Amino acid sequence: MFILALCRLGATCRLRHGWDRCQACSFRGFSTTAGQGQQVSLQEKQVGADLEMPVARREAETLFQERPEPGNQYLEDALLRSYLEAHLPPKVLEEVNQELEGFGNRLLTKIRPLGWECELNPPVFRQYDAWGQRVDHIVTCSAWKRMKEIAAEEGLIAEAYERRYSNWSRVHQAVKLYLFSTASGGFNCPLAMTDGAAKVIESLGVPASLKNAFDHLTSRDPRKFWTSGQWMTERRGGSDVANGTETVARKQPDGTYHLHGFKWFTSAADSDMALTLARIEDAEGHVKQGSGGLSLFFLRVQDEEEKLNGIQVQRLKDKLGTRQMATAELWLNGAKAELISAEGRGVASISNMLNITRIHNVIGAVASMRRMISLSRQYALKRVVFGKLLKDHPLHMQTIARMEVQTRGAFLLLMEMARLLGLAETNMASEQDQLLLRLLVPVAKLYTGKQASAIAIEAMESFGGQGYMEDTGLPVIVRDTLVLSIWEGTTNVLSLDVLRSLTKSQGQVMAVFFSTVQNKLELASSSAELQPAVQWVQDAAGRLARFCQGAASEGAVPMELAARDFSYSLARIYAGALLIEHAARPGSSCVDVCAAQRWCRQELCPVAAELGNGSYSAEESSLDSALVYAGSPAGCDSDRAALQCCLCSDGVFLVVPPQELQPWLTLPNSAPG
Ligand code: UCC
Repeated sequence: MFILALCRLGATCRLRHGWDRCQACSFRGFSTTAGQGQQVSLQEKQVGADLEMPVARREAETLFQERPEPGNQYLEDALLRSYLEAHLPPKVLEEVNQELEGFGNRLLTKIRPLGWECELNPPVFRQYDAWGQRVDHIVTCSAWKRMKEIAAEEGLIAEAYERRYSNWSRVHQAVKLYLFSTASGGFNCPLAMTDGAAKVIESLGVPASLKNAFDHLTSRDPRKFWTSGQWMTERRGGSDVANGTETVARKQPDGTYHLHGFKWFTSAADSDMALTLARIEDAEGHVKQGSGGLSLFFLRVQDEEEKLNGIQVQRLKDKLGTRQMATAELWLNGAKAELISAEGRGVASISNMLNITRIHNVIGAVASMRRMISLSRQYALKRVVFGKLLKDHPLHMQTIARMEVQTRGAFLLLMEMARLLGLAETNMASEQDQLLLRLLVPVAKLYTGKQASAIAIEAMESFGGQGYMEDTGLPVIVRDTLVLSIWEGTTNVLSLDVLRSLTKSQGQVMAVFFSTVQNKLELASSSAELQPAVQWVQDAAGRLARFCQGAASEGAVPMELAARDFSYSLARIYAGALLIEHAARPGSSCVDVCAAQRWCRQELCPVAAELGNGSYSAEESSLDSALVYAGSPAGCDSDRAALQCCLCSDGVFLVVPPQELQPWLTLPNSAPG
C-alpha cells in the first residue's frame, strides 16, 4: 500500500508538471536532516543546482550517477569504536585506537585499490612451460603477492600469537581482519587457514619439528611469512569428512609419510604449506575406515627448490565468487608429510583449525554486511529519486535501518567470540567461558553466513540497476558473500555441530547459555527504555528452555529436524542479550538503544514457534519427504519410505548418531522456566 501510494504520488507529480519540474519543485521543499553536517548540505545544494539546469546541459556537464565513497572505515564505524571503548582497558584502547586509525587510512588509499586489482587479475593455471615440461604453476598477480606482504607487515596473524595485549589480542586481531576483509581482494581466505594452522600447531605445544612452520605463519616479516591451506575436501565428501576421505598415508623408513589421494577443493592452493587428513596404511596396506581412521598431517607444498612436493595440480575451480583466490584440484602422488596428531585423532585435531576458520567466516560475513551498508548509506546521501535524496525516503531508510540492526547483532556476536577466545588463549577463561565459545562458534557461523547473503543482496538492490553492474564492485561483494554459508560447514552441518557441542557437554552448555543471557539482561535492569526488549529476550529464553525440556521426551529425528531453528534461536536470543548489554552501558547512544529494541522485536525463538506448528513431528517430516519426492521418477512407495530414503541417502544426517543426541536433552536446573 505504502509503495503504491509513493508511486501514485510520483505519477501524479509527473503528469501535472513533467518529470524535471517535479524534481526541481520537490527539491526546494526538502530540508537537511538535523545533525548530518555541512557536507550533506553542500551535496544537497549541488543536487539542487543540477536539477535546475536544462536537461541538455545537465547531461553534458554533471555526473549522471554519484559514486558512494566511504572514508576511513575505522573512524566511520560507530559501533566498532563504541565496543572498543566499552571493553578495552584504557592503555590498550589508546594504542589500538591510534593503530586502527592509521590502518583505516592505509586501507582506503593503498589496500582497497590492490584488492580491486586482485579481482581484475584472477589466478591462472599454467600446466606446461614453453618447452613442454609439466610445471603446474598457479600464477598470481602482483597485487595478490603484495597482499601477503601487507598481511605480514600488519601482523594480521602475528597479533593473535604475540599476545601483546594479553586476552585482548584476539579482539584486536579480529577488528583488523574485519576492517581488512572486504578490501583484501580475497586474501582473507588464506589468512583464515593460516590462523587455523598456527592454532593447531600451538595447541600441540609447538613441537620442535613444527617450530619453523609456526614461526613462518606468525611472522611479521614479509620475506618470511607463510600462508597455509586446509585440505579437507575430497570427491566423496565435503561435509562428511569421516566417510569421504580416501587419501592414504604410507610410512617411510625415516618416519615421515607419503600421501596418495585426491583433494577436490583446496582453497588458496598457492599457499606455502597445508594441513590435511589421511588414513595411515598398516603393513598389509589396509586402512581403518570412518572418523577413527583419520590422522592429521603437515606438509610443505613446494620443496626448497620450489618444486611441487609430490603434488600435481589437475585444474583450478571455476567458482561463482572468491575468484581472486586459486582453488584447485590436487593429486597427491607421494607428497612428503609429517604426522602431527595421534593416529586416528585427525578430526578432533583439525577441529581446532575449523573453529578458527569458522570465526574468520563470521569476520568475513560481518565485514561484508558493514561494507554494503556503508556504501548504501553513502549512496542515499547523494542519489536523488522521485524528487528527493534517497535518505529522505522513509521506506528506503527503513530498509537500511533493518540491515543495520542485523549487522549490529552479528558484529556483537563476533566480538563476543573473539573476547572468549582471547580469554581461553591466556588461561583466563572459566570452564563456562570455554563451553560458551564452543557453542557460539557454529551458532555464529551458521547465522551470520545466512544474514550476510541476505543483506548483501538487499543492499545491492538499494542501488537500483547500478548495484547489478560489475564495475561498481558491488556484485563482487555479493558473490564473495554467498560462499559464507557453504564453506567451513553448511548451515545444516553446523546446526548438527551445535547439537554435537550439547552432546559432548551433556547439556552443560545450555545451562551456561541461559545464565550468561540472564546476566547480560540484568545489566539493563535500571533502564526503563530497555525493559520491553529485556522482557522479549526473557520470554524467548523461557520458551527455548521449555522446548529443550519437551525435546527430552522426543526421539532423535525431531531434534534433527529442529536443529536449524534451534540454532537460530540461540543466535537471536544471545545477540539480543548482547545488544541490550551494549545499549545499557553508561554513555550509550539512542542508536544503541533503538537497535536493541528493534532486534528483540523479531521472533527470537523460531524453534518454539515452529514446534507449535508441528514442524518437527515424524508425521510432518514424512510429509516433507513426500513433498520432496513427489513426482520424482524413482518414486517412493510411502511417506515413511520417503523419510528413510531421505535420511539414508545423505550422510549429513548421520553425522551425529541419533542415540548420541539423547544425553543433552536432560537440562540442568538453572534453565529459566
Ligand atoms: O576447507 C574448506 C575451505 C577452506 C577455505 C576456508 C576459508 C574460510 C575463510 C573465511 C573468510 C571469509 S571447506 C571444508 C570445510 N569442511 C568442513 O567444515 C567439514 C564440515 N563437517 C563437519 O564439521 C563434520 O561435522 C565433521 C567433519 C567434524 C564430522 O566428523 P566426525 O568424525 O563424524 O565427527 P565426530 O565423530 O562427531 O567428532 C570427532 C571428534 C570428537 O571429539 P572426541 O573424539 O574427543 O569426542 C568431536 O567432539 O572431533 C570433535 N569435534 C569438534 N571439537 C568435531 N567437531 C568439532 C568442533 N567443531 N569443535 C571441537
